Amino acid sequence: MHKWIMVSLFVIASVLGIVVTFDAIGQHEAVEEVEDENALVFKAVNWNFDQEEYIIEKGQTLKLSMRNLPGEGKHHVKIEDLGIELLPGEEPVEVTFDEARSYTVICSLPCGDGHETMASTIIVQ
Ligand SMILES: [Cu+2]
Repeated sequence: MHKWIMVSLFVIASVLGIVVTFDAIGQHEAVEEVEDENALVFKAVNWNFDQEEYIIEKGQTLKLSMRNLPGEGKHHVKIEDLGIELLPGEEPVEVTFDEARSYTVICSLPCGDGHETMASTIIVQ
């Protein structure tokens, strides 16, 4: 009888441990998603941006920033039609995309052989 109580307690404790662990993982992911929701980070590496096209919903307000991923070259981001230049480590720039149109994203720091063709597009739809 005593043995069954011990086994039951062990099983209950194990289940509780698993529930608490998965709950903690879930909360951690939720927090990261909330932080990223309004951020658009242009990641530059090896004379390319991480996406050829950045799709944005019309009416969205996003905090734009950039960073260089480990790799070749140091890059900046320029979106001429928005009058914006982004440098790594700088505060994000908030932009509301009211118009359905596209914007060309280029590197504004002469960074070597691939500089002239380093480009991406923001598509607001
Ligand atoms: Cu460049």
